[in-house]
This record gives sequence, C-alpha cells and structure tokens, in this order.
Amino acid sequence: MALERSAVRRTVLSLAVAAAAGGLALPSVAGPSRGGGTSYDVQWVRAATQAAWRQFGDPAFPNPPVPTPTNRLSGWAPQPAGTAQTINLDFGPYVVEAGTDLSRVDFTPAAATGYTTEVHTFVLNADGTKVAGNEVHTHHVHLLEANPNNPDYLDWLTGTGEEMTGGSIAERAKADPKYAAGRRYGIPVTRGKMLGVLSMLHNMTSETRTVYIRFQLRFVFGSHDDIQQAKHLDFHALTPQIFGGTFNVPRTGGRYAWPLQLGGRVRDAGQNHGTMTSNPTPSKLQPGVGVVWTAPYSGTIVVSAGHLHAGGTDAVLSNLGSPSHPCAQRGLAGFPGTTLLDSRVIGHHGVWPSNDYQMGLSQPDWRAYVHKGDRLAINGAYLPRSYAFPDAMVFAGIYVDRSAPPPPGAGCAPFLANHRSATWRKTIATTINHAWSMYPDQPTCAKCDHKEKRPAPGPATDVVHIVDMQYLPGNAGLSGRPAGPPVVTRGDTLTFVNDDYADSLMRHTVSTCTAPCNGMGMMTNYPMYDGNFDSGVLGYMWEDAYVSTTTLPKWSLDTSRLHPGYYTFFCRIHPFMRGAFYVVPKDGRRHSLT
Ligand SMILES: [Cu+2]
Repeated sequence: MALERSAVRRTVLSLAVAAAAGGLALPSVAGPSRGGGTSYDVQWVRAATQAAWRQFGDPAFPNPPVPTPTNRLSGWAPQPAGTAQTINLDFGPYVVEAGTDLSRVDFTPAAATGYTTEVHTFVLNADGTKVAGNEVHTHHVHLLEANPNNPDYLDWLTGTGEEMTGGSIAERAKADPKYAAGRRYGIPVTRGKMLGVLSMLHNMTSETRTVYIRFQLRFVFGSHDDIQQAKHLDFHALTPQIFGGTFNVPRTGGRYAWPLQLGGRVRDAGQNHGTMTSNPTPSKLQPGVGVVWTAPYSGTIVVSAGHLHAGGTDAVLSNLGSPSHPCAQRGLAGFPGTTLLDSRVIGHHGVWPSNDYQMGLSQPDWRAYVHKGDRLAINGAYLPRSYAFPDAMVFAGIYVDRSAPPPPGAGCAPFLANHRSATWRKTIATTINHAWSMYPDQPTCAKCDHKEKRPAPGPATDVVHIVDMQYLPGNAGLSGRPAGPPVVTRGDTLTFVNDDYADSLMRHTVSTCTAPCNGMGMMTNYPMYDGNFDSGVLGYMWEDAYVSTTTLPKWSLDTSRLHPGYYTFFCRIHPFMRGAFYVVPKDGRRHSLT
C-alpha cells in the first residue's frame, strides 16, 4: 500500500535536479558587496522567487516564503580580459533544524562578465570544513540566471544533487580538435544579471546544523571580443539545458527503466510523476519512451551527464530525431532512438547501492549533434532486485554550442572527436566527474546486520507513537513490556502517529527493511527500503507538497496482507531510527513469536 503513497520527500521539487548536468559550469558570478544590503530589491526578489517556483515547481502551490538575503558572498571585482580565477560563491548561513529539510532561493548580482569553465558544489560548516553527505546534503542545488528587468524568466545554469556532480568544461575544450586554434568553451555570465540559487538541504541528524552552500567556479573574465583581443582565444558560449522527472521505483525484481517501462506491469501514481525542464521548451513525460525534450535550436552538445538516486545504474540519453527525420534505432538495446550517452552510476569503493556515488560525465572529446526539432529522451534505469527506491529521479543535463550547428548530412550518432572510429559502446561510456577525495568519505558497512535474539514482544496495541526519534512501542533495542515490539493481529490496522511533527515539524517515515535490520548508524548503503511497505513522509512540508499526498503526520498500515511474523522498519529521513512489530494470526496464538 505504501508504495503509491510514498512519494515524496526526495522528490521534491523535483526539480531538482539535478543534476548534473554536468555540472559544469556555471555561471557566474556575482556578488559585489552590497553595502548595507540596500541594493536588494525586495519586490524583485519576491517576483523572481515566485517565478522560480512557477517554472521549476508546481504553479498551483502556494507561494513560498520570500527568503531573507543571507548571502555572505565576498565581492569579486572585474579583472583584465582573459584572467582565469577560482571563485567561491558562498550562500548561507542556512539553519537546518534537526531532521528537517530547508528550501531556499537566494539571489545575488553577477559582478563581472565572463565564462565559467568549471563548477563544483559543496556543503560547508561555518568554519569552512566540508560536511559529509550522510549528515547534511543538498537534495538539489541549482544556479539560475535572471534578468533584473524581467524576474519572470530564469535560465538554469547548473545544478546537482547529493552526489555533487561537477566537472570541467575546460577539459572538454582541451580535447577539442580546434583547441590549438584557440577554441574554448564556457557558460557565459553577464555583469548586472542576477544569479539565483535554489536549494533544498536535508539534515539527517538529530542536531540543528548551520551550513553554507558553495559553488566553486573556475571563471575566465571578459567578453568574447575582449578575451579574443587580449588572448587570441575564441570562447564559445554553451547553452545549458536540463530535463527529467521524479518517480517511484517499485521492487520489480529486475531492471526497471522509467518512463520506458511505465504503463506495463508497473503502475505508479500520478503524483509521483513530476517532470521538470529548464526553458525555453517544456519536456513531456511519454510512458514507454522517456521524458522527451524537443530542441528549439541546432548545435553541438559538448558535455552531458545524468542524475539518478541511489539504486540507479544508468541515465540513458537518446535522440529520437524529429518526426520527419527520425534517428535510427541504434545503441543500447531496449532504449528508443539513437543512444547518445550512458551516464553510469559509479559507487564509491565499488559499493552499490549507496548514497555515496558519482554520475558518469561524457568523455572530454565526446560530442553529439542536435538539430532543431530533434526529440531528446532521458530514461533512468534502476535495479530493484532486493529493494525498492521511492522518490527516485532521472535528469539529463546538456550543454550545447549553438554556434556549431551540425554539418550538412550529419546524422544522430554521437562521436569522440579524437577517436572517430571508436565503437558505440566506447563512445557513449562516461567517466568519473570529480576526484573522490574532494568530498568527505562516507561510512559504509559490509556485514551490516548482526545476529540477535528477537526482542520479547511488547504490548498488543494498534498505535505506535514517534516521539523524540523513537518508535514507541517497538523501538530498536527495546524488549518486552511495556515498550517491546507491539503485537498486532493480522487484519488489524497499526497506526503510526508522528508526535515529533507537532512538536518541531520533524517528519519521519515508516519504511520496511529486511529483518533483523539492526545495524547501527547512518551508513550510505544501509539500511535500504525492501519494498514491502512504506508510509511516505509523515508530516506536511511545503517543499514536498508538489509530489506528496501523504502529508498527515499519521499513517495506518493494513496488516491483512502481511504473513504472521516479525517485521522491522526504519526512517528514510533518519536511517538510524529503527522499529519493529509482530503480526500474529487471527486465532490469537502467540507462541513462537520469538
Ligand atoms: Cu525520521
């Protein structure tokens, strides 16, 4: 029952996006000193904030609160044309209460004109140290560019999720056959435009945390012409584009690709199907095909990456061509059209599934032509053999050089500019996007469960309260009466009431993990939801309302389809929270419980 309702939380705005996009680059920069903050136009910010939600969220949803300007970005001044600098754009502080999520939109003016050639994102403590992803991470963080005179329209520049996909456009330029002739690539930023940061932070710990989000950019100052004159370099501006969606992955037993396999034996609830696109043209969810975006322009895709959550294996980007000039069915079997890229999930230390992973980035000399009218499709493949993955995502991020249209006769096939004879599989393969050492190592476990005697049953009850991050009765480690695992008669309902929500707006889930599920701590690969039942997020939060219908801090489990036995569960928001209950047959026999 729960699968359909779970949606939520990670999804979110989905928008989120993610991803990756190659993360690359981004924009620019910003921030001059704001003096007393007086240049911050509240009306403008309000309009742009609402525009961000309209475009990247659900227009039907009430307006989110307008953020206070909290940016502590240090100013950066224009430099001589062609100067390259590393710039840290820090946003915050963000105070994220224990076990909650925080969504914010912040704006800052771009302080210089130039090109971003590399981007990485970080979550930092106030002292500048990096925060491990299993404690606090960004569900998504996006850098957007807005026109100060038109807050109703925002361009997506780059974004990532908890995997912190980033990368170097400069490396893509270096691998270009025209590099020696001065060709360079970057994401253009214009002084005076506004940069927006849209983020959602997850605090998975039981402490309030204060963090900052950092966009670390490699930035080359100057306009195209000024750089050309000063350094004889020919910068090509890349147009960023993102599209994809959010969904639930049920435990199907085999590989599940969304939305390719949607509509077959898998039924999924509508509220889980958020899609999101950066402008100018919306993407469409086409069950059996993909999330499809129609290119409004021609050009060459210079770099691309996908975004998936833990449990994913491949984000597959395809070109279907236009209806009048369809692309051939070539590439990965089962996927539509011509496969352009197979962005793989790369688990840290080879661990899968895990929340400590990277998304594969296209190889430095990988390129793909796109013709105006081409339909690009993204699909996310997950491997739900032993697990299900609620609130999953797939997104594609692409960066297009619109000044390099396809040559006459160009087909759909991607190519490696320096290895034109490379096989298809080699061409669509991806590489790691950053050094593992750039981020804190997150803990994993090998043998996560340990042997234990099952806890003595607690009271017969039909209600479990969640109080101070404990499931009572039945919290892990408790045995016997009055607090041991509750005993429920098969067919009765067991209701979970999240009292923490009324107290502190803290939300929780009740999600099954296979017994004994008694390993400790917050591992990035444990526990995993086994697909049996899931409450969804217990408690309303406007961040999640886009995709969730399960917003009450209360949920009832119908035990009629559960066999008598011992059931363990955890909280997907706070994986260190564990609980259990027993189901006994209707005849009431209680022997053999343990
Ligand atoms: Cu929780």
